[in-house]
Amino acid sequence: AKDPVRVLVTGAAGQIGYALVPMIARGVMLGPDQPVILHMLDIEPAAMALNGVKMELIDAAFPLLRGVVATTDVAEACKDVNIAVMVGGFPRKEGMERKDVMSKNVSIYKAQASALEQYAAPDCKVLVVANPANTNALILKEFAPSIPEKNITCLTRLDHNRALGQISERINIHVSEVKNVIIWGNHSSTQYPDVNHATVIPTNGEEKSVREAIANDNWLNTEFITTVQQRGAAIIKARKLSSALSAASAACDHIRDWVLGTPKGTWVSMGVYSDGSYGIQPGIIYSFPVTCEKGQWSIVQGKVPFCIVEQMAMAEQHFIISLIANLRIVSLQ
Ligand code: NAX
Repeated sequence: AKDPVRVLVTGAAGQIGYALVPMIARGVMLGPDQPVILHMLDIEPAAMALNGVKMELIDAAFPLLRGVVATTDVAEACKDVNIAVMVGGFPRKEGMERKDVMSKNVSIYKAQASALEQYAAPDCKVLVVANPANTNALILKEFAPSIPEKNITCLTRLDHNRALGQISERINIHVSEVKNVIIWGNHSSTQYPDVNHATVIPTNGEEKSVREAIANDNWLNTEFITTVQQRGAAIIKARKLSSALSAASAACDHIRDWVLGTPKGTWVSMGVYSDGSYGIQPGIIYSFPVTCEKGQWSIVQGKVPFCIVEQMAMAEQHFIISLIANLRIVSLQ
């Protein structure tokens, strides 16, 4: 039997956490033969709720679940974890200035970065879900220099899956028959869902491009893009709560493909640090098309043209880079 893998979920008492931990315990993230030990972190005000989630995990009698650590202590939460899914954070609320939200996230992600550096398994793979996801991942990367930068990623798979879903609904085929959309840039309403390389493969038909399969190109250039970009807001309007089960499912897809590999001929979207591909400034966290093999992602090259370099992601990340530089200067003095 395989040794159990330790998976950390921060913000585990929240709504994404509540959808995510049972998926992990059922093998959706790491496979049906991979035992897991769940580490759940939340903050003091949520400690009781967190313990309630732990009770339910025990009550669910998951065959793959070999242990549960539920704690408000960051060091204990990070101890020996192989996978870290960062869902806890401080999203922007109405009326808050960006710099206030950013300073809060800098202090949260700085502390969690240090704890991961000190206590996590050396090859720990990190996925940041909490918004602003690209920026929080950048903060984590900046403050955890001993974690390889290839191991720090953020979630844009939900946007990717939303794009696949919209296309399959439009032409009435199953979502598994659509592939290779690309989410460029940020996880936010300004990201750019790109179908220019996407294809459909009906079970008894021939593979063709999505642009061929959807005769009404105008839909692809207009409504499709805004629907994907604004899907999060539409869910909030309908549910009075933000996306949770789809976010949890996308987080499982992201880690599963990263660890177990993407199918041949298929790529997925992941927020990863830029190596300068496609002219994106090296070092920032940006969503690219990637393939994964043996636990490593690599950026798919040559998928130009794409027209929109996501400016907001870069503006926010430049802001953070200078904020962190200032913090370093202050702490050196
Ligand atoms: P909830 O508010 O339900 O849960 C967040 C949890 O994090 C709470 O239990 C809170 O106590 C905890 N928390 C806060 N600060 C913490 C800290 N310092 N350490 C540990 N835990 C902490 O939010 P939920 O709906 O679960 O969403 C979580 C995050 O995911 C939000 O930031 C949200 O914006 C983001 N999302 C990101 C998505 C993506 O595709 N990247 C999509 C879904 C979601 O909107």
